[in-house]
Amino acid sequence: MSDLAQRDTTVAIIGAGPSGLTLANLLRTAGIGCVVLERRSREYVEQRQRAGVLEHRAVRMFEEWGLADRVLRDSRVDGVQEFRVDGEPRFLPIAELAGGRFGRILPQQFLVQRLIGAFLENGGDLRFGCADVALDGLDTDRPAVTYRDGAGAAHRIVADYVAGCDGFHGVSRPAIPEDARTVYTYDHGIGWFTVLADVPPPRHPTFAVSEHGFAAHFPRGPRSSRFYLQCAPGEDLGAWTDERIFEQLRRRIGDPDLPVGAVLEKAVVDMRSFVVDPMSYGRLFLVGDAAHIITPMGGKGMNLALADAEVLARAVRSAVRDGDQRPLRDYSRVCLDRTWSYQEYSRWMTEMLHDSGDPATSGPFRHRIARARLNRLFTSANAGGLFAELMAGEA
Ligand code: RFL
Repeated sequence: MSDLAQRDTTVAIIGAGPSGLTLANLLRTAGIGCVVLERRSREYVEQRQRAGVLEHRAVRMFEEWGLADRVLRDSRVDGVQEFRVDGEPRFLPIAELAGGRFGRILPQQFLVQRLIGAFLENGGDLRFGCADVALDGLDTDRPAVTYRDGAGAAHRIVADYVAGCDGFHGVSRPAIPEDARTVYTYDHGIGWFTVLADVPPPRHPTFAVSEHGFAAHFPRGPRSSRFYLQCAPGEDLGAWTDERIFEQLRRRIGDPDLPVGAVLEKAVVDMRSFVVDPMSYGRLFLVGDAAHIITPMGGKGMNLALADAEVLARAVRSAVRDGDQRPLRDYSRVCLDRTWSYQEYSRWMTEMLHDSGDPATSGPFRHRIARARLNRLFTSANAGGLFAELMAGEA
């Protein structure tokens, strides 16, 4: 058992994104103390729109931890993935091919809002507007996190463990000495122009492949859609007027009647991958984007973050409740196994769906290989099944 009297809390969690909030809720459910320190305001994190699909594993997790009613309410179920190939629709019944497993559509900001609500209602300690967060003593048995609150007052929290859930640009990962971590990065050489718009969601999440380039159309709430359009890495946003966005979407999706709607947000995302190994150092555990980022292709970034959070919550519970430190020692290996599997899935899809587009971009050989791979999803139950299994996420 940990010597709580000497400490302020069991787990100091840095960051109130999907990973930090999930970890906080699971620990709270397990009766383990934690404090969450977030740099931004509550309003800011509750409005941040990013991911939108919860895989089957995440749904199972919220059900098992008794949070499903609160978190998953009204989330749309979608068991079908549409591929629009040269304007022709083809459907992959993901739930059927994956043995009844399927995800839910739940925009990330709703997930975050609900996790904040559940944690606070349960008496959780969540502090917004924390500036200058810094970590120390990570390789001792009294790690601490310091910060300044909104009024400028300095605070220090001593914990048993520190969870770095502060995303890719956070302070946790750099707190690990450089010689104690190996970093893997990969630039996929592709840009995605991403648009959030007031356009009715598609019937099914749709990937569109054609000589005009890749595009995707995903639901984001009852009236909004997120679109992705393949573009050059680092492409100038100014080159994309609203008129060009919808002209390109109609052409690439092969739907001349796609409605035009207000563009709420646009950005260029360079497709890149990043993994740090190990995901822990002393009593610090990195969770989610702090440890790895993955291209948006395949929709696994948020899901990896939630999976890490559950592995860590279980491991801390074993350490605190049973004095068993092994799951904490295994944390990094367990999470990295899943991370690399999903990186492979995301890379596989990226190649298949981009090389299938304009042969002038991919070259005629890679173009035909990619088309064969795509076609096989519909002609081979095994190929379709593997794709569906990875898309739905593990059991
Ligand atoms: P987050 O969400 O970045 O949260 C980190 C939190 O830490 C705070 N923070 C700090 N707090 C205190 N002190 C500091 N020094 C701090 N520095 C940072 C931040 O304010 C923030 O609140 O990381 P987390 O929790 O690991 O969650 C990861 C997910 O957000 C991310 O993987 C996904 O959004 C990725 N992603 C997608 N994932 C999917 O599963 N499916 C998708 O369809 C999907 N689409 C996307 C995406 C990411 C996108 N962006 C960011 C390029 C679409 C987009 C456009």
